[in-house]
Amino acid sequence: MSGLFITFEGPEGAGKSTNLQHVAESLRSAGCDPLLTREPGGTPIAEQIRDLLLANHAEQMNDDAELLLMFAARAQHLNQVIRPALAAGRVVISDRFTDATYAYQGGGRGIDVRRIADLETWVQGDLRPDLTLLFDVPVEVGLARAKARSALDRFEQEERAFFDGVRNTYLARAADAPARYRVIDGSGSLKSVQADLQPIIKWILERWHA
Ligand code: Z5A
Repeated sequence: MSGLFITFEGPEGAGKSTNLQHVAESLRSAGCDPLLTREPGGTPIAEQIRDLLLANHAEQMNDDAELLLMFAARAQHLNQVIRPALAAGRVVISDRFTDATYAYQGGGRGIDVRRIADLETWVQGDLRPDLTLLFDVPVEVGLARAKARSALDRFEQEERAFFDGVRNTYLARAADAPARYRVIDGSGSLKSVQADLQPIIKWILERWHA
């Protein structure tokens, strides 16, 4: 793999998607054309799995079914989009990836982390992101932003303990592997968050030129 694989993570309303566009525009103005994608989703089949995962259903979705659907979408996305783009030397930026599975299905739902790790190895082999930007916000701030924006999806209707588990898992994973993560305080103004992103944009461009 000769490209660069970057993921944006965080609880709902942390500002991932907004700041992903900012980073992409900064890279483009420096001559780098990143491939932007998202999870769950990123291909027509994986987007159909996303619709199934986010919709509110009369029937409760089983936790293992949810976990397996996340990895089914990921297998499709990796093989159709991410691996070919990395092989072509592209900078790939994904709005969420497997850290979200550890955070939501592990920290939120309580699924054993070893089962997630087994699926990660099965689906990804040794492919891991080169860099993960973790946008961190207090749960109440993120949920207030999500509520102000649109109707809540299936995940956004969970209880407070679920979101505490998600946030704590993200922070613990970042603390365990500080070389891969940059933790960004997403609770400030967009201007201050984007100022914090400048050294990261510089880092990406240096790696891209190398
Ligand atoms: N999920 C999972 O369970 N397991 C997995 O393996 C994967 C995903 C991959 C879909 O993700 C769901 O799938 C997600 C986890 C689960 N759960 N939910 N819900 P998604 O990324 O598509 O959806 P999301 O997390 O709900 O995204 P989001 O709420 O859009 O969050 P965001 O991208 O971090 O925020 P944003 O769209 O950039 O900003 C939200 C609003 O806040 C928007 O109106 C902004 O204008 C505003 N905003 C952003 N930053 C600021 C600042 N700094 N100040 C003020 N206002 C701001």
